[in-house]
Amino acid sequence: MKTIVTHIGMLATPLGRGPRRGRLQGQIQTLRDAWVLMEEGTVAQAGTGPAPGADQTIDARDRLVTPGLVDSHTHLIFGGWRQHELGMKLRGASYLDILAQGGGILSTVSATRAASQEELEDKAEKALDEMLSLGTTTCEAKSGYGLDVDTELKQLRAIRELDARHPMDLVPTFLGAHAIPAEHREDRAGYLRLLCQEAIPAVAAQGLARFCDVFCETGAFTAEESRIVLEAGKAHGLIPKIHADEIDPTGGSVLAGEVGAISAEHLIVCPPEGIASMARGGTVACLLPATSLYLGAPFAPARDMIGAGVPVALASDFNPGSCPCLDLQLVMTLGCLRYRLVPEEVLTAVTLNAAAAIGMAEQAGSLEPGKQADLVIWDAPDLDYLCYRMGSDLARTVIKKGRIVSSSD
Ligand code: IZC
Ligand code: ZN
Repeated sequence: MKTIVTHIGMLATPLGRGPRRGRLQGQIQTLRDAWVLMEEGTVAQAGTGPAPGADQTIDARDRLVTPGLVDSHTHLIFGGWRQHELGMKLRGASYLDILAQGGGILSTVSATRAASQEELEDKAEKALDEMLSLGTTTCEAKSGYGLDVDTELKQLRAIRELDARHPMDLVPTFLGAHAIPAEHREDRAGYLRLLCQEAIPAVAAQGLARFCDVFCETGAFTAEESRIVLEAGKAHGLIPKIHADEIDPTGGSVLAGEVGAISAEHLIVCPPEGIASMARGGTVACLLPATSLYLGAPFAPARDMIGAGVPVALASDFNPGSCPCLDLQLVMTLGCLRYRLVPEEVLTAVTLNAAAAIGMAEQAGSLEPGKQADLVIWDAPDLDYLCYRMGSDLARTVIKKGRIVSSSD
């Protein structure tokens, strides 16, 4: 069956099957009065002028169409919420203070251990529905709230189930190295052994994750510990990712390039040598501006990264602590206002570069023949308008693999 989207006022998409860096990050294709022909869930052709025939027509009514957005960093699966931390922060406690007191991530660990796999799936499904309605069609999802083998596997199985039953494509990441669990507080080496000798082999043997991530941060894991975990993951076929230089510069971005991480995340206080290392290692910088906003923290040096040839992706960081926000439309506006990226660079950051950050650039992230027909019709005449209307949801029709999966027209 052929479906065509006609009367597209502006079709805006990056092009390619890998990340776009430097000047190329801002070079996208924009077509006026365009159409996209879809067949068997993939893009058959995109063009301008008279549209070819099809079995079914979707009229975009002169509005903007982009690829479906890709959220390359979420902590989707968790028990409970942490709204009580808002007041603690307002009274002066920092994110790391709360973690050091046994709260923060560790309180979500308790709630996640107590939840059944089904409860975790049902809760995450609501978030996925909301993400889809806001224009996200592919997302990464991390474990990291189990910190024991059984609960980490429970989280990853929940991701696998949701990928099977929900229109969203989910890409799983193992984040057992998210914090030291309370029972290992006096035995860090023991927890590292559990990660490297039990958890990683089990995750890999069951095919439950593509990536291995670590929270390299004061109060979490040192750069040396992070290297041990990421190398153990690599030995089992898990590609490295790393939460680096979010609060303190502890060497994570330098390590990212050295271990050939596919992406490094946050990078708020990334030093110049970290940017150089990522450029050498081909690492995508996955920046999370809603987290900076939520933590009252500075914003990552995105322009320096683009200038150094590091591909920049933007993601939500959806999680119950430092960023309870899953709206990539807000992230796009923050990308312009706080990173000083232009709308064309921002679009690449939430589509093709985000797809590259999670190994999905062959299938997703741009609208061109052979890729998945994942696209959004926006209530916007052009890309500038989408980036500028902060706080309004402009997603009207969301199409996943050629099928309408969300509509508010
Ligand atoms: O639950 O606080 N930064 N991990 C690293 C997080 C934020 C998630 C959380
Ligand atoms: Zn994160």
